[in-house]
Amino acid sequence: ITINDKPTAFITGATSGIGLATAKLFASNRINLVICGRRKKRLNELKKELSRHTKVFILEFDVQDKKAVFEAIASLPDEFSNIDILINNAGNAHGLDSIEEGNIDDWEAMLDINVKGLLYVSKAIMPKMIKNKAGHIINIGSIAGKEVYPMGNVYCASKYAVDAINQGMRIDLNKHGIRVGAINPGLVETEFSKVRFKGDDGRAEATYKGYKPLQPEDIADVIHFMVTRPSHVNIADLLILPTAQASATIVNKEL
Ligand code: NDP
Ligand code: 8X3
Repeated sequence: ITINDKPTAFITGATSGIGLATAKLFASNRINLVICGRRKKRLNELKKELSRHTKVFILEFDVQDKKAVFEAIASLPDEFSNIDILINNAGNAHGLDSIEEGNIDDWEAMLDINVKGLLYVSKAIMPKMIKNKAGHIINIGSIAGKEVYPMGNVYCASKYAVDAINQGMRIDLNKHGIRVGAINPGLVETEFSKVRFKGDDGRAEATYKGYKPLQPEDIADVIHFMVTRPSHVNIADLLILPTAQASATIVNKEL
């Protein structure tokens, strides 16, 4: 780690999937953690587990709730208030429907969580990074932010927005010496499909059947690689796919 001897990372969506795997890997590398999510019980259990390795602070808030985001971040004790690394990971897909059949509540959730939530959290954390003239922001986009696929419409739009915000942040924060980069994964086996298919576990499980999908630990590994590069190296944009996946829609189920 080049930012600080004992850096602090702020991870949104640390209660499952990619965020959880990243929190575990960071903890085992002695990175101090602020872990965030809405599921308090999971945050408490995780804090208990990871506190064996590093200092951990919990923030429970919904990224859609602007007031809650700013209040939570303002409430950080001094020890955790200088964030060196921000992992903008909280997000999800809601539904997989054609545009004419799409559910407006699903559209709003995806735009509010994946786009506006990411902006609120970043806006609350950036001032101190700017003051410190250091920091590293990693935005979790998706292959859905590089390619639109059938019925992906609004989820893809939310991730195209993350791609644009990632570029925009990099440009605007350049003068402050802050690194900004994105990871855009393909299919990763997490709770993502359970949420997308609203508890239809059969459909969720089918998403990852017949080939070897990425595991959340694969993405955590790359996130850790990004934050451990020397301070003059910024990995700006990565697309990471399972070997069986060639594009958003081409998955070789014989592999
Ligand atoms: P999971 O569903 O396993 O994890 C999502 C995390 O986001 C949870 O910790 C959840 O916490 C948090 N979260 C969701 N909504 C909110 C909210 N409103 N407020 C606060 N936290 C929230 O999915 P993944 O790990 O797969 O997803 C992480 C990121 O990776 C997302 O941005 C997703 O779009 C992206 N991604 C995923 C891919 C995949 O195939 N899995 C591929 C490409 C990108 P809690 O419920 O406790 O609030
Ligand atoms: C998640 C991957 O292909 O389901 O962002 O959109 S995909």
